[in-house]
Amino acid sequence: MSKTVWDITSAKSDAKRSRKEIQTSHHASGPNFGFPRGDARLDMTDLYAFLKTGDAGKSIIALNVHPSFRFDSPEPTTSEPFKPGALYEFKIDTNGDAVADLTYSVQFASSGDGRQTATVRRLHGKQPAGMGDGEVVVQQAPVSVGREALVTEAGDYRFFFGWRSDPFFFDVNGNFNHMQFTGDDFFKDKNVCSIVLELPNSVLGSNEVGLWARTVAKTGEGWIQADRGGRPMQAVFLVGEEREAYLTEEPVNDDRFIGVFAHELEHSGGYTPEDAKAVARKLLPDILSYNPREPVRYPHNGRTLTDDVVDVFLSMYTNGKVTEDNVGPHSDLLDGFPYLGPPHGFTPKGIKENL
Ligand SMILES: [Ca+2]
Ligand SMILES: [Ca+2]
Repeated sequence: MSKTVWDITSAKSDAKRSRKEIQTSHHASGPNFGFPRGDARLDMTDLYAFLKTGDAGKSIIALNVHPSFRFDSPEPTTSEPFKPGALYEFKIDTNGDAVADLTYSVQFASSGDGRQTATVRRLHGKQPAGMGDGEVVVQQAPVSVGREALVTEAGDYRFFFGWRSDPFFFDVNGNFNHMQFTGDDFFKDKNVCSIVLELPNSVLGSNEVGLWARTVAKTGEGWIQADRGGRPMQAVFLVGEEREAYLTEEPVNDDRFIGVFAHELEHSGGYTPEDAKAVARKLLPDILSYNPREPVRYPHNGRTLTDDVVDVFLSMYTNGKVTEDNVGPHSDLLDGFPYLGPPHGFTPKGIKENL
């Protein structure tokens, strides 16, 4: 889920709060930071990891960024899918120490006709961003801007980059109306920009791996991590005023956020301080564990496009007082790669219709 949806809505409801709302609020609201570094293209929404359909030897890892709409206005965000020059990275920890051992780093470039292309590099070990010395897995792969999914194959890998229908589902408006859910899925007609990677399980090793993703912007002061995360929703709901620190931190240092997570959980779920800390410890570091040899289902193992992560989160967030938002998975998912449905409001070749 987009952090910005929450932050903008939170700020909005702060401004308009009635006395009743303040009394019944479950949330100790943080400030409104907007998109990471003010750029929708750097805003990560969701990370998924699941088995390839019909081939237990391969896995799919998908990162969604760049929500198509702001929540606080009818304005769409920019139509350019990815930020040229920035890095969009999958981080993989293969030995359980919360430090990445393998990175797939994607960088986009603008081509002359207004389209974009992607280059993917593979880096081993803990590498700082922007070193540029990774092994090139694929280069100048096309970015999809229409309903037609442009898929690139390279060796044992398969890639997709571009606009897709957002598979996330959540009654956002109900959430901010005192959790009175009406089954109104805010995301049913929204788009997002996806990076989908199919890879052989052999590159993940023989143990459970830890996955997260990040976006890294090139600035005048060098490379700066704009956003990061592995598990859904917690970087939105549980970071309070530590949001900026959270988004720029590495998972290996996530113990520093146990306190702020626990504080939010005490407010949202009425947990005792001890219980809140125990729950917070289970949510950190912010890494999605994944073992392709076991059944995939969030929160136990990986995350499929249909797993109801909102219901899982709400149950934890409210300590069992709210267990569902009455919204389920989307029906426009594909049976095969890239699995996410075609974007709303686009022609097959990429002419925007009415977004
Ligand atoms: Ca490691
Ligand atoms: Ca749900």
